[in-house]
Amino acid sequence: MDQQIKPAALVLGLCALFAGNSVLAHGGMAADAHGAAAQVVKEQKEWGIAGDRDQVDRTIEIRMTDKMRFTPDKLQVKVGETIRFVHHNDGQMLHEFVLGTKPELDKHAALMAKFPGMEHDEPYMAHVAPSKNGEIIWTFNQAGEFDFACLIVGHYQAGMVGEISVVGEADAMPIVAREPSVSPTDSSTRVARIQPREGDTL
Ligand SMILES: [Cu+2]
Repeated sequence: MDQQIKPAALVLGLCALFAGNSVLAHGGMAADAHGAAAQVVKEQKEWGIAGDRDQVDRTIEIRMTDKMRFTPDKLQVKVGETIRFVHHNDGQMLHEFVLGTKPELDKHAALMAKFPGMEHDEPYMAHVAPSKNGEIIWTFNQAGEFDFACLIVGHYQAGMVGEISVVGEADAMPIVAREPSVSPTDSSTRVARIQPREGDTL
């Protein structure tokens, strides 16, 4: 029971901070905090929804540097894919990885510039300390052109952004259906899939 109360208290605390600053819009925080559920709510965003570890289709490694760049900074995924992003901070300062639409990130960056000490955390962002790794698991269930960015003041403005293009049908079949069918006697056409394992690269 304790473990369920803590996140709620944290969200309420952040919410109070925002209310005090008369800032209402910050993701769905207000709605989440006032809802009955204390746990993290999976909220559909334009750029997708929080994914589950056991649904991961692919792992993408992202490196961050103090040159205010992500490598790679252009990604393509298919609609329906659940991606496990593993972030490596190669720099000596904190960096973050935040998924969103360009307008959403612009808005959020402006808020960060106004309130530099602002704490923020959502399932579509990771804050990565120097020499550390971060991780998020996200399901891209809507096609479109999205961005990812480091919203720390100065970093976004210096161009610490990347692009992610989500392609395919909005009602794409589950990933299993996209693989060629393989008969039990024919292993030569078998397609290797990247399967995340607990603890790899982390
Ligand atoms: Cu940064």
